[in-house]
Amino acid sequence: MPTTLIRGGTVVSATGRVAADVLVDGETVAAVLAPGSTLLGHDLAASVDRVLDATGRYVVPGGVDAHTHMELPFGGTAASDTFETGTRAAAWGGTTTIIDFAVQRAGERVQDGLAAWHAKAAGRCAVDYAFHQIIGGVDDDSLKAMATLVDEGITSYKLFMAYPGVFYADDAQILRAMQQAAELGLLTMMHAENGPAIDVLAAQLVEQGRTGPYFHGVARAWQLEEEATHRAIMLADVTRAPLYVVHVSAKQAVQQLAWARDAGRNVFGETCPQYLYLSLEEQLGAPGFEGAKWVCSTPLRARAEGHQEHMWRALRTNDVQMVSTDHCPFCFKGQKELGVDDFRAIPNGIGSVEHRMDLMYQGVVTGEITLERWVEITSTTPARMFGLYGRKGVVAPGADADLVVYDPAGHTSIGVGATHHMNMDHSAWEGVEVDGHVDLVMSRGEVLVDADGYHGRPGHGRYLRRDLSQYLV
Ligand code: DUC
Ligand code: ZN
Ligand code: ZN
Ligand code: ZN
Repeated sequence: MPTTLIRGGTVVSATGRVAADVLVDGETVAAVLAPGSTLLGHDLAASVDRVLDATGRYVVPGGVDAHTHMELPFGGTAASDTFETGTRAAAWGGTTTIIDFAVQRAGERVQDGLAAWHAKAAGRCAVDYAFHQIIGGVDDDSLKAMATLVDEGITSYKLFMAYPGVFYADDAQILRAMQQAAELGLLTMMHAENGPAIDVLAAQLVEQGRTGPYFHGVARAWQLEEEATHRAIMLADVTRAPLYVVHVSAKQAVQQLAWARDAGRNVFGETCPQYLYLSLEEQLGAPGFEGAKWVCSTPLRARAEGHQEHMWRALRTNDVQMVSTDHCPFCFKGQKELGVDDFRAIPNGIGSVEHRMDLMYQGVVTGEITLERWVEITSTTPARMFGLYGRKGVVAPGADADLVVYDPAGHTSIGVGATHHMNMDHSAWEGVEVDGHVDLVMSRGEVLVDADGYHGRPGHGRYLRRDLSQYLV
């Protein structure tokens, strides 16, 4: 296996930064050394197969995006990125691990849902991948099957308080699943929105002729995210199940998480770039049906109500621990357009897997977060939260050589025209300009992206069996 020296950069971790050279031997990091070090008298640069120059740039652990939906069937269509196109886009953006959601639907065996997801992903991924398990139908069989997940390398599962008739779990089902999860050490991930109430409000809006994309966000009121978040916290408390709330967008939901954590509960939350940057007002201002590009759930929130500002604060104070994308792309033509007469038929989702590292680095540029916190929320914490730390999430001897050389003096135009690599005919991020640039991406010692372009291939990425969450005692 080839050896590589990445020389002259600043290695950044969740806890600090240091000028260092990184020696890669085969698939793993062999050493992090003082700049220009020799090893047992050998000039390293002369001894290795390849020297990569990182002068003036950061060397960070590859991004871990813990929330993606490649090929997710939704609303009569399916998310437009396959594991092949979606992981290629991830690699372009410096994300070297994704955790996708295998889906079990009501009436289906969990094992069959999981096998279907393995079949979609195997041999197609450019970067390493793991799964969470969606339990879309909680019953005696699926509860029993949860006991097999840890052996499959799946240590977290997701329930939905939204989407009645699709993935929805009622309180009794949630309680039973959480009891089982607490027993097994599984982390419960929750889509916390009051789905039955949302569906009533949505139907009333459509009856009133309010059918445009903006009304998606009106129906999915923040009160219904706050209420569901609170309910999830209390159900978790009574069952002693650790809880991780996905795609938190409302300020009031963050306050619920903060309150629960202050009370000593094992409660965690993620947010997504769209809830930090985009707003309901911008969706309202979009011409015609264009606002459909920003239809996702939880929805974009009103900037006038301070949600985005509060979310940045929560990232600083650790009331929210990490940032994933909820990457769930749909094309405008033929997919988003399904809801042109009724926002309820717009497939929910935004594609961002390629942009998370750049978008969050922008928070460093604007002074919202530190450089170390950037690494923590995009790589280190996701790895720890989902049982991958040590292999992923850190640049240290023995870790997989998943590395990004990031240029703080570079510039990235996000989603302009066809410049992104996701399988979408538009971008929610059209026209966004950020300082910083992904210069080089390495996955287990292989260079996937560099100044010459893309060198990755389907099948390089391996399935990762995860340990139990390293956040839980
Ligand atoms: N939210 C989305 O935006 N897309 C898929 C599922 C979800 O909960
Ligand atoms: Zn969700
Ligand atoms: Zn999701
Ligand atoms: Zn090259």
